[in-house]
Amino acid sequence: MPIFPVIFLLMIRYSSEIKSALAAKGPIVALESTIIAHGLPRPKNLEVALEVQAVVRNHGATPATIAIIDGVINIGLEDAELELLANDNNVAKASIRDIPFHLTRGSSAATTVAATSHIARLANIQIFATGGLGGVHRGAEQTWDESADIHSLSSIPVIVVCAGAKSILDIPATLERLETYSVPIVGFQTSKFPGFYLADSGYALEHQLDTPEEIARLWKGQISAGITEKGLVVANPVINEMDPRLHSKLLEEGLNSASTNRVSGKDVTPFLLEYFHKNSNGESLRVNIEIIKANAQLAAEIAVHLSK
Ligand code: PSU
Ligand code: MN
Repeated sequence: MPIFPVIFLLMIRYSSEIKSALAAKGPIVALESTIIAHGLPRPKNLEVALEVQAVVRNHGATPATIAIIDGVINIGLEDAELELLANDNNVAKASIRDIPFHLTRGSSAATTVAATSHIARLANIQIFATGGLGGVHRGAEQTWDESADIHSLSSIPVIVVCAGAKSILDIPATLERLETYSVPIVGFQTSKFPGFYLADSGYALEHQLDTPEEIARLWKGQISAGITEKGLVVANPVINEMDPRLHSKLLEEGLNSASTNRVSGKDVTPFLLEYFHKNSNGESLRVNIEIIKANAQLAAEIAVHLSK
């Protein structure tokens, strides 16, 4: 008996699809919702959210999109709930520390990588797919802006399939922090750390695996090694990357605009993504959609092997 018994009063609602998948111990892929509410422009965001779920199903797993709806943690969303996330201006962006506020206030929020990992763990879901990881922001030596995604990877055992870290970040600093926290990173069919819009961030990776099956085996190895409190970053490079010259130009302009407009805190990432979407003539959107779908597919394939 622990000295202080912990009573979890978990307010979680599972969709019927997820309930059956959990009961059958079938493969489940968690999907984050910040990307829907704050990462993609309307009306494409809703369309993409539905397509990404379809990709997971088509590759043999059940999609568990995670969000807080009216103060309740939802694992697996109905279409009407996805629509609310996609279109309602009152939907907040929730990291782990925001969750209790929404639960007690009865408000709705989209979950980040960190918050989605936390909730996935509560439901024993081992893997999830996103676009690009959060990380150390450029200028962090002044602002201390480092995404809670990094910390969640250091303390929550969930596989995160992503296209590396978002290229708007300080990539070498992000990689250093992941090393400090002992978070394993594996390149999927690449030895280069991907940079979200770009297939190669310019930084090398030590470890590469080439099949979903090998990644599933690596995860089981990680757990067997007693590393039960760390995530695993699976870095899946985008195939048709953005033109690197367009990328550099937009990044410079976007960072300038963020600083002129004094954007800070949790608004930085949505601001920069929106800057790209508004000024790239559809290119950033095309690449972002390709990334999310490819990551959803790979996560589903890994999940299928995990459940064998
Ligand atoms: N990947 C995308 N679009 C996004 C995000 C990831 O393609 O919008 C979101 C994720 O939810 C991630 C968040 O956790 O951006 C990082 O925000 P911050 O830098 O404020 O921690
Ligand atoms: Mn931040």
